[in-house]
Amino acid sequence: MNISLLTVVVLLAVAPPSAKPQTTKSASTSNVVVDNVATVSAPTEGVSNVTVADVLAAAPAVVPTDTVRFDGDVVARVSIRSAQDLMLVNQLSDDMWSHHVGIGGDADFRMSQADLGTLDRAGIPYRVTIADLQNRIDAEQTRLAQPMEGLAWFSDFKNLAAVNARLDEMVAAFPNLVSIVNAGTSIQGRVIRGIRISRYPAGTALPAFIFTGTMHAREWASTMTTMWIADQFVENNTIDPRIAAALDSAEVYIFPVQNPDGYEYTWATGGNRLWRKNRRLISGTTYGVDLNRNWGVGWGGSGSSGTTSSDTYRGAAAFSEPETVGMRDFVIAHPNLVGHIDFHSYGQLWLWPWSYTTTASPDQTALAAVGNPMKTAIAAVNGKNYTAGPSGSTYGLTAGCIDDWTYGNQGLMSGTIEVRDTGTYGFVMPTSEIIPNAKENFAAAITMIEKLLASSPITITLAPGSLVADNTASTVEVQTVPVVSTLITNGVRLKWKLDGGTTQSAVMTSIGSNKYRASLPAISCGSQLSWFVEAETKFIITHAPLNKPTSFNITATNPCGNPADLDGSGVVDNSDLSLMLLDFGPCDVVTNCPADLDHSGEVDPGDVSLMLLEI
Ligand code: 0X9
Ligand code: ZN
Repeated sequence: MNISLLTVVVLLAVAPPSAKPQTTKSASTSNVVVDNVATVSAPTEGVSNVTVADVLAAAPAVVPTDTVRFDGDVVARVSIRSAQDLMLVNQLSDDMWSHHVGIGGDADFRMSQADLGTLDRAGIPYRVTIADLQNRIDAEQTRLAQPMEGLAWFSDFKNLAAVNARLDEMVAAFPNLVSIVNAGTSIQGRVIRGIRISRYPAGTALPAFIFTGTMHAREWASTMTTMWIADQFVENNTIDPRIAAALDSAEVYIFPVQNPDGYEYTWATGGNRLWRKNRRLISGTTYGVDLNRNWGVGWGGSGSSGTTSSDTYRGAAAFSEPETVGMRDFVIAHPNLVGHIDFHSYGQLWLWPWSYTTTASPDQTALAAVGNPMKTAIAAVNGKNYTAGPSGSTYGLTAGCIDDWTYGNQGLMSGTIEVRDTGTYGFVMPTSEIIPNAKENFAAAITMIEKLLASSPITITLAPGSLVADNTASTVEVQTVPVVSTLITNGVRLKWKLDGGTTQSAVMTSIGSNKYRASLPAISCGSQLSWFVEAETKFIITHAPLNKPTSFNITATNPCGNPADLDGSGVVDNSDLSLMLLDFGPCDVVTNCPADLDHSGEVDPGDVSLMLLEI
């Protein structure tokens, strides 16, 4: 519930001791600040007696003077018609907001009012999308300085401490489902924290998915998106049937902030709301490597910069940064990962590999088979039509990105979602967008999971029952029609364990019509065999039964001579009964416990009853 504006006014009248006095500069712009807040701020709805202007006029300036300011700057959407246009715009602006630029396309740049005159003189078409950038940042700062107690967590953007506290709360509330994981530490020593969401103990062989955010510090909407996805998986783990089914078969890892130093810097007193890179000190006053240009697939290519001051500076080498090393090593340490989405803002785009080249990936068909339904799922939530396709040809070249690496190096289905919006607000988004944006992107995440888990559904068409004849092999036949990507060679396999021993495997032979056949070995009387079938496609191994470590169990008991003939004399008689009585008590291994006729795990009166029937 929103706190009332009257409360806000009262709270503002008693300025917190840390608030700095209003500066001349911010005072002189206060009218414009107010105009802006009326358009971007939600919590004022329905209040008529006190205006936003009143509140802000009473508010002490919360933006300290040493914070980087953008007074007079605008964001303009510029038509790039030629390489000359691009060169000129790059000279004017060192801050491209939409990092895709192709000749013949539009791109958003932050620049000064004076730069617009230069564009005019050069005849370069543009449209100002944000005329009051600093006012919006000031309004956001003012809003965030208000007390948040009693407000829902997703009612406003949250800083790193609040994100971390929320992750800890999830663990505390659902200790059997959620645990903290980490992916190393940032260059300033902050832990890159995430959560594991799983119903199963760590190390269980399950397909896993990873959702990452905030590699670019200023992209606050990506932080809220990944936190929302975490929240949904945790809070609704049994209530929402789609989430429940996903967590029955898979585990989920979420890292909401991959660039904790940069994120902190966008929130900090003395920081910069529009910071993008990490916070490596390169030299003098030059800071930062673009972590999404620092990965090892395509590193150094087009769409990355070797200039240290550039916002797309790729670093001295691939994986030169502790943040990318930490995430890389986390992914390598989890070879069960099969799907990954890296969330960024903004643009409403869903981009899958490759991003370093326009050449089609060898798995384009499979990527699109998962990617297109994700786009449809996003649109189904609020009607937002995200542009989807291979990144290089859809967005423009960007080299050294995380998703090219998780796909290209680790074989995951992966991609980047640029969440809302399309430039009306850009990085300084109103709070009213947080939840609608998060919901449509949650739909993308759950759809990716569902599509991959159903990548190659296996139907068992012939199988032994739970009791089989001893010393006789049994036949298993399955049908699988891959819907996401093709099966790898020898990808359909029958697997089994005899009496809890090591897992054995046989490639199932194709018998036409998408059917496959293999034999389970003959087993001797009293032995137990557990079996399942797996079908391996490019991104995931699917199983029958289900995508989790379960199996079918069969036992060989019948015919088996007669299991009650314990001494093998050919008749069931009193000497067999004597042997049984000697063995009374628990038994661990079925084969060592032949007197346990009913396989209850112990020799007991139930077994005596069975034997008496045979005597
Ligand atoms: O430039 C980037 O890293 C991303 N855009 S952003 O405005 N958030 O900075 C786009 C990455 C697109 N490339 C991949 N799909 N990797
Ligand atoms: Zn980004």
